Amino acid sequence: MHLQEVLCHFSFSIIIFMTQLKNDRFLKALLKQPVDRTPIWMMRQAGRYLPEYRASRKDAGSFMDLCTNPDFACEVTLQPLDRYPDLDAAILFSDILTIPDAMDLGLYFETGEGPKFKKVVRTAADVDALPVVNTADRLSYVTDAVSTIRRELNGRVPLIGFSGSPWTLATYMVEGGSTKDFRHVKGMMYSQPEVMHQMLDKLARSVIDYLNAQIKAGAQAVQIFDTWGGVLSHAAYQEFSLKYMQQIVDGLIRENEGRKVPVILFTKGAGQWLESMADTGCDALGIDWTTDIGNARRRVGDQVALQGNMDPSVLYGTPARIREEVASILESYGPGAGQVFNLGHGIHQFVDPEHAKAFIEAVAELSPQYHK
Ligand code: 1CP
Repeated sequence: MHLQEVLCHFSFSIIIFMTQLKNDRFLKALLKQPVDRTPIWMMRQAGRYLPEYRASRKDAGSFMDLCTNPDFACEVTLQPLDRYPDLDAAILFSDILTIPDAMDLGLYFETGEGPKFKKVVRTAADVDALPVVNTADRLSYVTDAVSTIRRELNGRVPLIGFSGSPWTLATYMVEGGSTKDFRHVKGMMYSQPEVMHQMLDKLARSVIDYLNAQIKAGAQAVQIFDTWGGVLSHAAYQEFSLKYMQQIVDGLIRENEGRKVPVILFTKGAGQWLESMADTGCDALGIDWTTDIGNARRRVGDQVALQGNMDPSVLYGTPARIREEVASILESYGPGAGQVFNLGHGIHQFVDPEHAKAFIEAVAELSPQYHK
């Protein structure tokens, strides 16, 4: 062998070594392949309910300082995995609002009040002025965090990348922060639908670039969070939310490092729309607790895997009650592959970390019987 060939072979082996996953049951379940037990991770698993997270946030200075510093982002991503060894996936520590921030809307967080924007987007001229975000130019701190986390995970579990859906991002951009009544964003949708479509298209193109950049940097599955799709009417959901998630699914890199990169769509409150969501060609649907998972499986289980769906508030119950709820969700889904256990939405900040432990351990202990 020539030296060049030896070197090439050597670096190839390093790449293979680096990408060897020690635990791939999460990726397998998303593709409905057999696993030894139901994999589990939790939405918002790195967050305020963990004292170690609160300490890191204090060290970093602020929430955005955590997100923009790859070492801090990596530190908090790994915290739940160290505390709960049965977790089967890591999720990038970042936020969906990085994209509007990169569109120069000026994201900031006021203590106890959630996210806010200095500028809002309400007119045709505002939408015209919005750039399509180039991740390499504006969001390299996110892709740097992805590569740092992948290196530190060293194949322990797969890493999930994510973004918000165009509709959900638009709600924050038009309202200027969180909202209960969606007055301005729905007003825009019903009074200037073309302007709304133009905005959603710019967001969809930005999200495609963003998620593909995360995948190239090492994200092994991606999830699109459509937290606010469920506030739309049946027709408006298809036209203003799902259509743009479809555009994203069509534009994503679906294979990397010799493996499929599964795509998970999560719309909160979308129990009635599972069939049309599955038709986008995604690999899995995240479902909230208002849908029975066994029923969802009968409807779309041939097409996609299902992720969910315990009510996060069950974690306020006793460990025994939590275990009972886990058992009933496992029983409802039934035997065979295709479920990723999760909460139906993010873990609340006031949950006792010991209750999260009881939850994760219950899934690890009770699920093997469904995979014989
Ligand atoms: O005070 C703090 O430390 C900030 C709290 C916080 C955290 C921990 C925010 C602000 N974002 C995050 C991290 C985060 N956000 C993650 C990574 C952590 C993990 O999962 O382990 C993810 C995936 C998100 C996604 C996100 N941000 C969503 C979609 C998922 C969901 O929860 O519905 C949404 C809607 C946001 C916006 C946002 N960012 C932060 C808050 C408090 C909110 C929600 C505001 C609202 O309810 O409108």
